[in-house]
Amino acid sequence: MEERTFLSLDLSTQQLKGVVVSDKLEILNKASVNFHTDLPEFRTHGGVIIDKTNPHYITAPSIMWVKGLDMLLDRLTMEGVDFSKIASVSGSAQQHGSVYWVRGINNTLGNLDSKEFLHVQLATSFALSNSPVWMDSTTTEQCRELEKAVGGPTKLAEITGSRAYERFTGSQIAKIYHNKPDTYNRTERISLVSSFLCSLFLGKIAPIDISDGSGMNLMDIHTKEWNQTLLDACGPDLAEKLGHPVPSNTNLGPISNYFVERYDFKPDCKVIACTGDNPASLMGMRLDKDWIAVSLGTSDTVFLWLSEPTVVLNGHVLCNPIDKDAYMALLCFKNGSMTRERIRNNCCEGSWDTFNHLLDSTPRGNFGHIGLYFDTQEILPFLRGDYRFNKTGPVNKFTSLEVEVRAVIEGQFIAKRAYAEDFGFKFDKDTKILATGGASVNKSILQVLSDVFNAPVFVQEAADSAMLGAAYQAKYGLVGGSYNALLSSLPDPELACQPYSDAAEVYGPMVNRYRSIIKELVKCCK
Ligand code: 5FX
Repeated sequence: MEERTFLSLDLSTQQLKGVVVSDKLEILNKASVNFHTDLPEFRTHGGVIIDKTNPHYITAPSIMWVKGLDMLLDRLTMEGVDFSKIASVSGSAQQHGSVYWVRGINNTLGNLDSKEFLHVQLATSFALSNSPVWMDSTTTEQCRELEKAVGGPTKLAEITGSRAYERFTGSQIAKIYHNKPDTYNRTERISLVSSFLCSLFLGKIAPIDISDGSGMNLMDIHTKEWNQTLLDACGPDLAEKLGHPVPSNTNLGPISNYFVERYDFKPDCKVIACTGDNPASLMGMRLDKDWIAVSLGTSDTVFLWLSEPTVVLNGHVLCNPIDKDAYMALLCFKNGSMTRERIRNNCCEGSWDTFNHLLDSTPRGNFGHIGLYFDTQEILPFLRGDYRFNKTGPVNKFTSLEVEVRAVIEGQFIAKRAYAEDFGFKFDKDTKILATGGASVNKSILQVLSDVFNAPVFVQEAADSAMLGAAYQAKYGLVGGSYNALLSSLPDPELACQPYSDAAEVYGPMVNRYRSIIKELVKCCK
């Protein structure tokens, strides 16, 4: 029998990436399209457009993502991919963003001409040309309305797994309905970015999966159905616009003819539901109870497997993409790699080597300095701007570049530990950290992570856990069975760093100091 392969795509903030894996789930080919550099005509910065008059208003052109798909498949072809061997396709995408399709969209998606580019044929298919993305924070008013509709933030967290967050899709849809009623009325279907990507492959609107769907403040995470009170609080006829949510490993049927004719996929290649990048990362990382995952990307996230949902006001409980009766905990920090890069550019002329050298040459604890850097409105804590402290109090500037370099990395990891503890995660001698995302290849950064958490840090061979998780999902959705058994032949994660013996002594007090600083700052900024 000819060997079958699997394809997955990750539509992240800054790029669209694709990977083909073998039946044994080994990586065979990869390619990527960077929105900023490969598609400059859309004039994004890092894949997004920040509004000139309102820096909280952040979107991405939906059609840019469409154009990226044809480009990526062409690049995979150049890499030697034989699409006729692909048995199934799945994908992951940045969470929370929403895509607004015009009426008649199923007809357009089902009749695409394989001789034309997708972006030419779908140019008029969006009722809103720029999709609001997870970095947007313009919906505070709608958030309060949503919480009010069900009796407050705690009640909303009990139902949906999260209190209202500006980037979550419910408040974003409510804003469109209130500010642009014509756009809302012209919209036949609303997709998440993941189900949008899936719809292109499927040739009709794909359902939202329950895992990404639980990042909308609209779904009851216990029943996995939309909550009608919350839908009504956002806009009329929303249930029809969203469609029915499905388990994340659902086999949705054969790939659209467009891909069969244009790229030579087999007509019986199957499309498996796509999900959010954080749930997909959970799939790519195979966590069990002593593990905590830290993903270092455009956003930094921390997540863990949960058997039961808990109610938290800082953080999220999402439906688990592997086991539909389980959950996952998620903490999201908006200012991740772009902020690290800003400090690298300011202090080290853009060189990671210099950055790492400075980081390695400053002591743990940074002489009592703490730095907090929020380029865009942070989620945890809800702050924006730079804040620097020496041993005695706030300062405008640090005395040296190396202090600034260590401050950005320590500040980011101390925040992660503090919020993970608040979530109820207990750190003990068995705790292990699995690091992923772009910055997980940087050993100097991982050493600080290990010290701040006082736990060993492990990495997987490939840093792209979301894209790999979606590739595993492509196979899992097709063949079923036990997820762990499916992945059993993959290598175990490798130990990257161990904490120094003084780590607990240095960072325990710093985490407490961080909590007091944040309390004061949040009070002042209210
Ligand atoms: C999670 O809640 C987030 O908002 C981010 O991690 C996005 O998914 C980034 F793509």
